[in-house]
Amino acid sequence: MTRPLDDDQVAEYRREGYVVARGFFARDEIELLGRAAREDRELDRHAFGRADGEGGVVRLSLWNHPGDGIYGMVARCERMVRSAERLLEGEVYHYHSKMIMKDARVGGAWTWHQDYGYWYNNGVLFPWLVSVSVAVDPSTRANGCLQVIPRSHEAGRIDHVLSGEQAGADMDRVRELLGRLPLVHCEMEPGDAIFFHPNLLHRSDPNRSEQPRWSMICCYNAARNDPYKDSHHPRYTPLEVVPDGAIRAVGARRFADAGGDVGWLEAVRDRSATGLEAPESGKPASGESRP
Ligand SMILES: O=C(O)CCC(=O)C(=O)O
Repeated sequence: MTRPLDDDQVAEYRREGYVVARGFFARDEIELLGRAAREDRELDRHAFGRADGEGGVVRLSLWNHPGDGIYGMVARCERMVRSAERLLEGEVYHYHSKMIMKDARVGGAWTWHQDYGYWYNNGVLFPWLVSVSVAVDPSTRANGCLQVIPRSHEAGRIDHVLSGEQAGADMDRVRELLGRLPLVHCEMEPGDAIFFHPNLLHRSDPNRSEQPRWSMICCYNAARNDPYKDSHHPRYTPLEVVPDGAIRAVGARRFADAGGDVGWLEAVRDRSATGLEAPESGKPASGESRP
């Protein structure tokens, strides 16, 4: 399906706070992405863990600029960017991308949060962003698929506190919302993509299965929502859109240039959550000032 989200999908996103686009990427495109990512030493070298507050650790690599490798082609291709533009009603730029590497048996959990719970602290004034999580592996309940609370984006921004090394939404509110709204496990096949609103509450369980669950998440911000201050994620930077066919073309070259130009963020520099207050101390847990 090399086309952007259609009117029905956009309407579903607005109503539910998310929409799953089945087969958004073709199997061969995802195979190229998955094989390339697993062989990518730079991706592995820049990976870091984030404690989940439940005894586990999630492993991820995070980068700011899409670059010219296969990750860049996924993030910059027509169908992705035009979909983000439809959802955000105007020009968008790449805010960051990441690879979530939930490895078999050891992949940690993500606590309940809104992405805007992280980004609010980065000088982003409006929740005019969107995250797109692309399944690289089959994503099932057993290997810790994404869980969402449909329509929770209507609750607005919820306070977040530090939970392990993650930003965790105020659990009193999450529990109350779960009493009124359903909980959906988003099982996905490789190539499926879920577009979700920055105020949609989501989480995922640890991966206790024998099957890895990797997914690539691309985040876009509206150009007119340029953050008012610098942070570790970029302010408005024009995004060069590439044709959809670029994924296959660049994937076939196995992105020899990957990693050189993407602006990797190591754990120590990803400060989105560290400015939050730890629930008991009342102080930023890392001792760093707010970003
Ligand atoms: O894909 C997952 O397991 C959750 C990732 C997530 O919540 C995030 O990156 O904000």
